[in-house]
Amino acid sequence: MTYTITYFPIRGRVEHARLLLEDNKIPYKSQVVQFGDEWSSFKKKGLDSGELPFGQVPVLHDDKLHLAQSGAIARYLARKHNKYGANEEEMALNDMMFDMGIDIQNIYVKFIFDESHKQKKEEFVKEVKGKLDLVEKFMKRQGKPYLASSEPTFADYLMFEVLDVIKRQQDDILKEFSHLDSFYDKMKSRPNIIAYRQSDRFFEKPVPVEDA
Ligand SMILES: N[C@@H](CCC(=O)N[C@@H](CS)C(=O)NCC(=O)O)C(=O)O
Repeated sequence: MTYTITYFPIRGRVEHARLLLEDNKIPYKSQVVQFGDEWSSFKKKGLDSGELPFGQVPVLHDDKLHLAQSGAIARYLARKHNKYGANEEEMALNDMMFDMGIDIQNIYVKFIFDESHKQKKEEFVKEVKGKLDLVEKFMKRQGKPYLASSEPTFADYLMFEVLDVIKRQQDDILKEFSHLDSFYDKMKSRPNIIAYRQSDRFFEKPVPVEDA
């Protein structure tokens, strides 16, 4: 059974799962819902049928399973496809780094949806750099090519996505973080990720905000 990902025509909160699937050539379909009236009726139907358990997206459908919550989706795919880490310690650290990635993503979401965000960019960059510094130090201590493992895991796909989106606001933000910078380049130059990002399956926009 092929997975289906239901989401809006953006990268948003599900891009890490798309990256995991694409990078590992795991087939999936996209069910793209447009914002506005289409979403309103879709949401109502999905709540009634149980296909959108919480009336929100993303949802991953795997046969009769309708899985909401982006973290649950990432972990489900990671467990099924052996992208969680090589042992208990790595798995725990990948959980930790995934949640750190979500913390950084939430800083971005709060910033970009603030109507006066253009005036708050300096503050945003400072807050993000504070978190990146902690991730950088973690990577230095670990000494692994990816965050906590020697192969990409669900946490790496999320962290890559978060860095990519943040770089759209400030391209040189990684220049003082050498481990993160080379991690970013390594993820970005993976052949299946390059091919995906050049394909019509890829949505350029992280969120539906003009300068996102
Ligand atoms: N904690 C959830 C948040 C899901 C969420 O906020 N979804 C938003 C889009 S990113 C949504 O469905 N908004 C439309 C609505 O709530 O009607 C997750 O990580 O998946």
